[in-house]
Amino acid sequence: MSSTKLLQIGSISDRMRDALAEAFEIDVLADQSDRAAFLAERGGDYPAVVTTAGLPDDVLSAATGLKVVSSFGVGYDSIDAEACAARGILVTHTPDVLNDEVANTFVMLWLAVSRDLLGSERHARSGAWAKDGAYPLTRSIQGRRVGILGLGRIGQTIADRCEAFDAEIHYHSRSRKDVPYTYHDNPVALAQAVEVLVAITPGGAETEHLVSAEVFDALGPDGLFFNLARGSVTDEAALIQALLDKRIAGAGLDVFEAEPKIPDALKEMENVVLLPHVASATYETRAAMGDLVVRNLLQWQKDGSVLTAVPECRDL
Ligand code: NAP
Ligand code: 8YV
Repeated sequence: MSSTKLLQIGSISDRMRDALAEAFEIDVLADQSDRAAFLAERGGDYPAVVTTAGLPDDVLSAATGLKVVSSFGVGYDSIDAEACAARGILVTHTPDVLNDEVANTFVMLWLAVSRDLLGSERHARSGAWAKDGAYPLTRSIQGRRVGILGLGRIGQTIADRCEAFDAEIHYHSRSRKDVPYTYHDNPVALAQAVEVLVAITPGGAETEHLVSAEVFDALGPDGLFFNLARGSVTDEAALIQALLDKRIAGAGLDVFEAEPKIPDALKEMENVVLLPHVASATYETRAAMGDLVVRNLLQWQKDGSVLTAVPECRDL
């Protein structure tokens, strides 16, 4: 097979590198000592990019010969897909292979917050059980009204999990779906109807601060909020204030506005469980995501088509 030049942005697994190295000549952006000079002199040489860290503007403008970008992850808010489509550049992502893992992570967070997993584990480990007696009662996740903000691939998988807990399921998406759940035409109405709200939309300008102070007030003092979407989807300052004021009861968060920074106020709260953006981060699921990244590039090299183009590029 002939070797095509591939520019790597961000780090990739050994498994991805080994598979790609058979078909591509890989250069790593982070290995270049003078990034600006490298991009100016050689940026136009790469028809293909593999990325785990978006597509920075300086790369996009220098990559005059670019034809395909294979991105690791289903969310692609760090890639200007419209600009790529306008230039005829195919962008691919990794939908579906992570639905189960992200939905499972939601269940893990929901149980951890509702049943106070971390507090009761500390109670057992510290000896407080023997010294102070039984741990206080916690709240059940069974039979709750759950609101899914973004009933897409992962949102539907979350709904499937919730059915196992006898949940009454509500949702809001841009469009109404043919599903046996209750539709609400805006996030405030959704929050008003439920006890548990989970955000699982894409990030980007269109969904910025979709979850606002008004949404938290609608969710109410017994309500729990979960964000597995993107930090930008939540007004983080409004979330912190709602938690401090006890206008909502608790939260489980996998994503944050300024990752990897997490506001100190959140770290100090006992009724909040924090994860470092790990919803898809198992060996199995990350391998499946990496394999799809590779398969997209191999398919493109074979006949110019790809397997999982982002919607903006599907007509290219
Ligand atoms: P998807 O199938 O495209 O579903 C996205 C859903 O969000 C759709 O139901 C869509 O509505 C809805 N939506 C989009 N824009 C909206 C808006 N402005 N207002 C209301 N709803 C809106 O995507 P997916 O595969 O389920 O992934 C969803 C997102 O999850 C990703 O984009 C990523 O940001 C996040 N994610 C996070 C992790 C993590 O590690 N925490 C892992 C994977 C994914 P329509 O159906 O009406 O179009
Ligand atoms: C990954 C994600 O953690 O798929 C997504 O949109 O947010 C996660 O699965 C991320 O893409 C890895 O960089």
